[in-house]
Amino acid sequence: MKDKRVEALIAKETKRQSSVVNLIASENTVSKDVLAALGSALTNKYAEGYPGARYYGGNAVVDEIETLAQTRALKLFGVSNKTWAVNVQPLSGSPANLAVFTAVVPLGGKIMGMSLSSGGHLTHGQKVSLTGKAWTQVPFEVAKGTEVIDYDALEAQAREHKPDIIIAGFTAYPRVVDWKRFRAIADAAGALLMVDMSHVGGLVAGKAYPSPFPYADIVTTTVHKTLRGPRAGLIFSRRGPRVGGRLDGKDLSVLIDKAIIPGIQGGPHINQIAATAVALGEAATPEFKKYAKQIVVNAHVLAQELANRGWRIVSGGTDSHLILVDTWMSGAGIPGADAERALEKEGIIVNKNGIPHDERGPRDPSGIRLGTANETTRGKKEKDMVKLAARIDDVLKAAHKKFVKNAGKPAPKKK
Ligand code: DSN
Repeated sequence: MKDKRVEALIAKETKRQSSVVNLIASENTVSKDVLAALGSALTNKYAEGYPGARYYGGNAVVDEIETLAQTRALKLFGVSNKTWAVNVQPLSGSPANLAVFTAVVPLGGKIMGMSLSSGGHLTHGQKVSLTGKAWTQVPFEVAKGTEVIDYDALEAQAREHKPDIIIAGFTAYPRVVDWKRFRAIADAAGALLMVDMSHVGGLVAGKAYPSPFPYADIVTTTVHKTLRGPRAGLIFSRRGPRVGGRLDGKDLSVLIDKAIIPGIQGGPHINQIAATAVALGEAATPEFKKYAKQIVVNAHVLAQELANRGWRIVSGGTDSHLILVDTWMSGAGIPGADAERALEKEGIIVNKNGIPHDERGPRDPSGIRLGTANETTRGKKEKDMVKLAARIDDVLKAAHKKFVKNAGKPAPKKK
């Protein structure tokens, strides 16, 4: 690069990434091909609109790229373009979710989503997000004790509040989700069912986690987490006029396309869409299927090994790539922020995270969130997870000693 300053910063960050153990559950490392597409001349092109219907000339090649990304996306998740449409233009997961609500929920309408503290996402109607200002969130919690979704309670709440849309999908929920039950609950409440599979999209593609497609009306996902693509979002929706209800005669996919542009976005990032097409192609290979299965196996082992060493795993385990560790353990351990800092000093990158019904505040919560997608990309297997758990345990125990010393009093006994 001519710009030596930026070149040096890129080199520095690249080195940082390769020198740490990365357990951020929402990150991954993309292939050289994905990087090549991102860094291509496609970034020079404006292409507002959709294939065959653009606001600018010169888009014949871009049309092919976007159509290829759409075809690959539908094929990867085993759905036909006769019954499902996909919009590949969302810049990321948050605009994808915002576009869905813009399209199908009247302003002021009700969005039923998991609360942030139980593992939901900001864009599932939290007050601090635009989705919680333009619409009203009906939050649901995981059950105390089991820390998993209580479907009976969810159904009672949905019947009482009659939300316009129910969101099944999370940013920090480690367990398998009963998509079929969510469908039944949405039907009972007269609501649309949207699945936000941003975290588990790659696992669904690799058949390591159940597919929501047979049950959902709308599915959103990011491309950059377990799906191992560029930072981008996708919105899948059922084609054809709906029958009955508030949206009678309307086609979800048409409403969603309009919500993306001209609703909330301008020109799509064509380099990003090409990189998405590359990632979707990679995710359709047998190697990716093995990869997805290994992610889950690695997470199981890591969670189990940490539990064996005395750390409380929220909900007792994981069915995905994601593990929530209660590092605070009601005062017997250390706060999540201390755990994050101590691990980073030792080259292990995680994020502090709230745990369900957290007794500490969101800025300094009780836990950390771990994910195995990135380390699995690096070829890590079960034996590596055993070693990693031992390292994490050593760091956290040392940090606990320091925490107790600094507090000047012994930590309360474990409950
Ligand atoms: N930041 C993403 C995550 O970490 O889950 C979601 O927006």
